[in-house]
Amino acid sequence: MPDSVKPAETSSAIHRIEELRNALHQHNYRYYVLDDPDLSDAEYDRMMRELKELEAAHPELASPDSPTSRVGAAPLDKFDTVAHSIPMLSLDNGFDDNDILDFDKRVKRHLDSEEPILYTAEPKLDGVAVELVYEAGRLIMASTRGDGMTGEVITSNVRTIRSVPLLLHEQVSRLEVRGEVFISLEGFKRLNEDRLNRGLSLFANPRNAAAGSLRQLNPRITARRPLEIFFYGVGHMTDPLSESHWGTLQVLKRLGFRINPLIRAEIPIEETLDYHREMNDKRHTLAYDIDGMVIKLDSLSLQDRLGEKSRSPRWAIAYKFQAIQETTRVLDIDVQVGRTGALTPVAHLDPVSIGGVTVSRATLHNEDEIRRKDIRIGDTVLVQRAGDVIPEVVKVIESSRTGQEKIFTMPATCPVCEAEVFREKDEAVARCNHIGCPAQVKARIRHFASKGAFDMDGMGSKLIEQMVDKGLLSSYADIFSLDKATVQSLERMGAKSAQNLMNAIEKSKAIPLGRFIYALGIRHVGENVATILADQFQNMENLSSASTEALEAIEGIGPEIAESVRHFFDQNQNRQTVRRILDAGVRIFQEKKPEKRSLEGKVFVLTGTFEGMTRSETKKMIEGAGGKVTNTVSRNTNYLVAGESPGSKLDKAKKSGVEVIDRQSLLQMVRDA
Ligand code: JCF
Repeated sequence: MPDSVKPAETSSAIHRIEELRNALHQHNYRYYVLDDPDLSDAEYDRMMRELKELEAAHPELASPDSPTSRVGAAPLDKFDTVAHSIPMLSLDNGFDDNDILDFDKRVKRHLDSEEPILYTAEPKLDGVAVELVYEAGRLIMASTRGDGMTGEVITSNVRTIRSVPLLLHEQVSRLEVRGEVFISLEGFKRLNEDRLNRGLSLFANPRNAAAGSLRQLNPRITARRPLEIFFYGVGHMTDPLSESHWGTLQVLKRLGFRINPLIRAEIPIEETLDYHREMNDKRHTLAYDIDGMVIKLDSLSLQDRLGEKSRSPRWAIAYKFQAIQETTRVLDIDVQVGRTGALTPVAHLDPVSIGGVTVSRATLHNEDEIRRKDIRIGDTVLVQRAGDVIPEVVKVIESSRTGQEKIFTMPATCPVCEAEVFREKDEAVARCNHIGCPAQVKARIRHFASKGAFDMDGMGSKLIEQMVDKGLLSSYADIFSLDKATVQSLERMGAKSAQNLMNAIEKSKAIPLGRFIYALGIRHVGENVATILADQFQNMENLSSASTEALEAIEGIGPEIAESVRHFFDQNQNRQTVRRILDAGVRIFQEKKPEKRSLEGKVFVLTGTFEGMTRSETKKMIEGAGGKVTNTVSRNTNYLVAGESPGSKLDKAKKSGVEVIDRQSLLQMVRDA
């Protein structure tokens, strides 16, 4: 019916609904795409409630484009399929710099060109590829990649993803856009915690969680999953949006699509290699998993000239990071006794190479963890090695079970000294409480001699093992009573290495108090706490006589630490050991305060590239001077350091009034103590 004959109440409802929808779309965009909200959560909730009420009162005004549709439409009983108008190809993989340089050579040969060629490099997300179709600026269909030719129609599910625009900022006749749907590490953690609480099976990794969430027949379930998306390209277009890949992404961004801010535009091939290395170092600090970098020829006309092979384009390649997960078999499980007596079950694995390192053992943490993951001897498992952390078993591949696997039980006695094992209430860890347990003695000595402690070069595990077994060391204080002749008589020890060890022990005797405290191996006293205690007490004497109350009064020292420090020095044996170390000639010196803390308390964000210095070096320099580096410009940012070809962070900094400096000024600030 024409407007004029509608009841007045309806026409004002139309008006208000329109207003609310626009405001909520705008807010969604600012919140989920720009990461720059301008409305409080409470106000947002209020507007959403009002819109829901109005839509409920006027069912004839319902629209799939409404922000309320994010909660999910009615369930389906199956997914339809759809053919992609242009196949969704996969990417060729490269694994080292040579593969990428070969790719560049192939590109130049095909183009028959010596001209320098520019590429755009972006993080490769480990998620699910999707295609979205917009007509007249409205989302009308979304599908999975499927086999590349046909996918499943998942429009109602994709509508629930907050960072997917339902309406575009400009009306484009028909637009097919492609992106990767994923779940952040934080979202994954929350999702699995929630499932654990509700007794549901856990997702093995964020990728599986994303795939499973997108394939829900009930969109209301999908709506409750923390799905996100980054868009990376287009499918069929009536008119191209730009002449370059980077230009296309900029237009997509303008239209309301979320584009990864880490994309580096229009760089020569050599820089894609640097960028790959930089991101490989940084991948563990990102909010989501990436498994490599995608490198794309930037010019679309050159892309066209190169064309496609059957399954992948010639103009793009994925430069993968080394895998950090592999499957292998658990050959056995045994129990290690740590320096504090903690019993840690360890899996012995069929050796497997993960990211260039052979892994033959993985920690199983504790008994509860083994039960929770149901890890049995003989199981095939997924093992992960990330950064410097100890390899761990992610999950069991249950389909590989034969029925021959054996369930592991924690021993009732210490596997080293056979003392009874205790497990305190509310503690996951079982302990051997026998102070003289040789396993603990060895581990304590290893810790005492380690890098952050006395740092005795040459005092390795094998040697310590031998010396404890031969009765030369029964506590770490005995190290200072060793003589060269005894050391030289040990296996694999010559005159030279014995002398080197004696020298290293002598040299270690000059030590800052913090490292000495750390070396003692007091429970809950790590390097940081040890430094705090050293600053506070200035010498061992003061520390050893400090009351629990005095300890607890220190910022950064909680009751647990205070109790533990007091308990350590209450034991006569421990006080004597410390006395013996001091009597052996150990001299405590005041560690110089780190020389220049010129950037103390300042927060920096980096954008663009820096000549003569990689981004991670720049970051290290800032942190070395006491500053902090974060990834996104926010209210807390003090400075944006802008290099060559800065990204969108520059705009954001300018808009939010954050001071923008170049590398020269940064260097100046670091020098000005
Ligand atoms: O992030 C991704 N997984 C990703 C996949 C990014 C891209 O730019 C891609 C892709 C698959 C194919 N580009 C193509 C052409």
